Amino acid sequence: MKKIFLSLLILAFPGLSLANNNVAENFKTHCASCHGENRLGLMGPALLPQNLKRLRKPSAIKVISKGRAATQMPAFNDKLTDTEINSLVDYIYTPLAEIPAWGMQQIRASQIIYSDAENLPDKPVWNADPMNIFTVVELGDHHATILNGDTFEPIHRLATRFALHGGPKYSPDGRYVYFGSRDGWISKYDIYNLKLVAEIRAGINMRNIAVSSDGRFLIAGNYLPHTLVVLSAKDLSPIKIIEVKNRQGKTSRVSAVYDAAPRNTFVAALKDLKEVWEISYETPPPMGFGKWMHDYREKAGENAGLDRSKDQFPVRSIKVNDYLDDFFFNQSYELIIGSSRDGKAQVIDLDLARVTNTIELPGMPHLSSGITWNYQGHTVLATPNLKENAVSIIDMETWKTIKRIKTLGPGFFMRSHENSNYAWVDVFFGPNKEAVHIIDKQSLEIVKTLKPAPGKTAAHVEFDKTGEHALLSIWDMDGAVIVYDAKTFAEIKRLPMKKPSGKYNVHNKITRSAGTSH
Ligand code: DHE
Repeated sequence: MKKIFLSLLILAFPGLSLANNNVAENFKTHCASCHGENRLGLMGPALLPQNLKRLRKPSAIKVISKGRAATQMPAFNDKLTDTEINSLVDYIYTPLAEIPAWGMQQIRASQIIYSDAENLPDKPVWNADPMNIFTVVELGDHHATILNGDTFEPIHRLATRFALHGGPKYSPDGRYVYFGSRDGWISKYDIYNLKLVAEIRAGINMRNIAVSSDGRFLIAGNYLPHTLVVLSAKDLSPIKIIEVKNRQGKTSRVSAVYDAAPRNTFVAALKDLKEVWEISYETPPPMGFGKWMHDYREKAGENAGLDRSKDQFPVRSIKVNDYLDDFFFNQSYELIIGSSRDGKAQVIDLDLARVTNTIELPGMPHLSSGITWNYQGHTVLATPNLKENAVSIIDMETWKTIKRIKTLGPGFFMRSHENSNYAWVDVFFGPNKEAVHIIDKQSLEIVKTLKPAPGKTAAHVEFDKTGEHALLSIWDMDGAVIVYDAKTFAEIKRLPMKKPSGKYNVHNKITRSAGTSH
């Protein structure tokens, strides 16, 4: 009967081959229970081209045949032929006919509240300085380590969601850490009690999250769907979905969203609209917020009967010269320095709501990794470059490039600390990926190049609370976090870890140190 039905289907739709049918059957039999019948992810990640950008097809074939170490993903080479595995890979890299809905209903249904984390003591169950704790994300096997920043002893290791991306964010008191995954999962973790508090899936393909400076709200920026989602920081209950679209109704992915603490706003860079969005989390919101959005909705009939003064999280849109993939705030959060595709960065004044300057920045500066310090009485911005072998040092008054420091290859992350004379930058790409440069912040010269694990990528530095130590990752399954004396550059300790990507110091993050990302 099944065969007759299939033949009829093939007669009716000549394009439908048996291979296509088999691949769908194979997906249903072998993949759907973990990845969802609709490929939107369950315990396993979503299998959509938008979510698989970081996994090349040959690696996907390898993962399906051999499994993925230290995850639930088993090997299928004893169940499926090479041809079947190749077809499965083609299938998961094929876009869905329709972008699936991920609205309030789906977000609410995904929420998990861990009842054993309710009413726990407001005191750490461990003995260490709560301000000098690091959270280390271990991408290799999807875990995070809570590390004592004085003794460099791990306190606890927890399983995270698949493929975290962007820095985890702390509550203003440093007790909670929020993780965001590429698949849209947000997890709230109580560092004092070492317990998960709540989880929710805010999108299908998420970029990053930000926590409001008053600790009340969290916001998620998504690639899929084109939304920003505001949640309660308490239990992650969704409060508002902001559809990202312009006056003409054109929608956009969100490149990234950040908290602009002194402004009581979230600021979002958009990938497909030449606009920056500022979203107020003040109640009631200040003047100038949300007017066009409100008018737009009015026209669409969406605002009938709504009192504008009570409209929570209104948006203010600022026109910019080019799409913003990546940007950097100055320390007072009045200015955004955003990368553009034409080798120029734009300086956007949030108060004036317009672009006020452009900076010559060839290649692809990685501005979200930019840091500032005082150089000869001026504040300078230093940024690594994802495409060029250089670190650019820019005077933040004249917007002129003071120096381009030649490096051994393009870099990803750059870090320093108020108490350190040095800035550290990795060489993430190319044959010299094992190297990390240390730059003297006053001579603007490289004073040391470390190669701590030959052949392995050394990347992402974060300082401890006092700036006395710098922690560096070896990005490998058989990797490590290496602790250095930040003055002598002597290695103090090597902690084995599974591809530790980033590490985040509570004090440096919640005080928004000029030497780190925030
Ligand atoms: Fe990231 C942060 C964008 C690829 C590891 N990355 C960020 C942020 C942005 C960004 C906008 C800041 C958000 C935040 O911290 O809240 N990243 C992008 C990209 O557009 C890019 C190039 C392509 C993409 O697929 O998204 C990209 N990023 C990567 C990687 O391939 C990395 C190396 C490994 C991974 O996780 O996929 C990677 N990104 C990181 C890390 C941070 C990050 C570790 C946090 C840095 C920090 O210290 O704050």
